[in-house]
Amino acid sequence: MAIRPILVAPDPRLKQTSKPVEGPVTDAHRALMDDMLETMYDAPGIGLAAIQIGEPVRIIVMDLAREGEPKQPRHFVNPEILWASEEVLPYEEGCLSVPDYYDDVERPARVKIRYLNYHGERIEEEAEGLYAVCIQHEMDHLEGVLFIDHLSRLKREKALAKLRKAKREAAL
Ligand code: K2U
Ligand code: ZN
Repeated sequence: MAIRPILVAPDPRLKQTSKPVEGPVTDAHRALMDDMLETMYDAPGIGLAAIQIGEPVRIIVMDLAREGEPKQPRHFVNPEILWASEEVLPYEEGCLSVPDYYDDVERPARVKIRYLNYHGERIEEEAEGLYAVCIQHEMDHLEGVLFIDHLSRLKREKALAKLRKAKREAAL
């Protein structure tokens, strides 16, 4: 297992549309998911899409366990949203690829998802609450979409200007 560098916006690689896993979930995919979880726990975060460590493949990991609770890692290969509620709810989102910027994003309150798990088994389940927010946030990453892309142009440009300045200062 390894902690991998997380791409930070603006970075054109984060805008890629990730490709589906073709064929069975292999040991190589499981090794990637292990690295993704180790990277996510180290960040720390509660979700991570493979593109955030530069791997344009449709894989997501997540762990919604509260601090001090036993870890509850979740793995999503080729996740799909089958249904989304009409009801939407705001949630103050952040992103490991958009550090130190938080803002409200409105998303469907409940979604029905289908995916392959760590062992390649097909799962269908409903998500609500933080699970629904996080899976939609991560699935946006698979389409090259960041949560700031849901904000006004003014807010998005403000966030990107702050990130560009931080990258310039880090390079000095
Ligand atoms: O994609 C990522 O960078 C992972 C996010 C997942 C996330 C974003 C918005 C709302 C919920 C989850 C990171 O975990 S951001 C850090 C964080 C941690 C706890 C709650 C919200 C955000
Ligand atoms: Zn994110």
